[in-house]
Amino acid sequence: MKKLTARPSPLFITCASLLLACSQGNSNTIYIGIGVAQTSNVALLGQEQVAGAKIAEKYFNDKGGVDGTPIKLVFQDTGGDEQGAINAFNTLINQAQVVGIVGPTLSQQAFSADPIADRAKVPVLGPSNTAKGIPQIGDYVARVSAPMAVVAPNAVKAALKQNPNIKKVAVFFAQNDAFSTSETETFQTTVKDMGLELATVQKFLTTDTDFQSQATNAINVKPDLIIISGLAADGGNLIKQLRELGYKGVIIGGNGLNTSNVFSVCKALCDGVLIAQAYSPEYENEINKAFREAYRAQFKKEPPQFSAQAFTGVQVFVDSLKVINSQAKVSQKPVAELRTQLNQQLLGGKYDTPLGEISFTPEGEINQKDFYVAQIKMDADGKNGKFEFLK
Ligand code: 1QQ
Repeated sequence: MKKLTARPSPLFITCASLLLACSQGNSNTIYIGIGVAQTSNVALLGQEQVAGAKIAEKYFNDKGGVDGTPIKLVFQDTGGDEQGAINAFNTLINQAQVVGIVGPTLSQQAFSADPIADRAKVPVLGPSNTAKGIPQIGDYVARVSAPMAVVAPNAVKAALKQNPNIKKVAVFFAQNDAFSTSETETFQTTVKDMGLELATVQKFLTTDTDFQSQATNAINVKPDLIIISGLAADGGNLIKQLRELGYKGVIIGGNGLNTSNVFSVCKALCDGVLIAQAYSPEYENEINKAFREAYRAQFKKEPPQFSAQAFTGVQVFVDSLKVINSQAKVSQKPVAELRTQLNQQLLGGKYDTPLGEISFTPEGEINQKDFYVAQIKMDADGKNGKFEFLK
């Protein structure tokens, strides 16, 4: 049997063409699919997921993989839209014969692609899908990304702690994106629950580049706080244009802005933006220390949330496969059987991850304890910046 080593996507050799090495269960490698955005504007977020997944692949293989059986990640680019995610999932399921999939990047994509994996009985771990309703897509869908319903309110609380005089709030959201419409609901409810005035709600599209009219509308109500639910390119441009039009108040960005890739969009004008976090590089456990060290050695900066969550997705699969393997060799099992067992096993387990200790509800929602808030600090020239975690 030929050894499966590097399989460049999209022209990789399928398991079928290698005498069913993977699907017949006599391969000495376990394939895990990574279906995230490697192209399009959504790659501003997806890039960080690729980095986290690759660190996990090396980390776990250096530790012997699944008790001696190496894992191999199969990367399939989803691009930024629904069809790209559907295509990537189909390829991973039918050609690459992966045991499970970490992906896609956006909730907007998950609502289209996850049902395909669910019908094929292939476990999916959402690495960054934070909208309401993701685990409810199906029995085979879980996520390691805590929903914004629990993460996002922390940013509003932090903004008020820093600026007790905030009264009036303007909210922006991308109306063509499932995550943004879900996150803004949380933000709007939080604002009202905290006794603040929701003075205006402005809508835009993730494809927009010009925000002059919405930004002017918002500035006219004289808000002390502006909250943005969008993705990195549009959200970054919106921040830039708000500042250029003279807005001096506080800005909260949602999860779609949670990447240093926005720095090149809003440059020095990104400074001060508050963003809630489901990961802290300083979390103290052994696996986070190892992850942080590996990330810093490669990228010379602190690991971001999306990388930590992608690492965690791979870890949940590997840890669960180890438990299955202790009962019967995973490399001997037909892939269909392994996928079903893996789904059952992962939902019942507890994991010590870079995100802290996590587990799942029977529906596939993550149980996670610790959340944080970071503030963007840009150098004066606007070239470099960092996320500073608030105490
Ligand atoms: C979602 C998200 C994205 C903005 C993260 C990449 O949280 O789509 O649910």
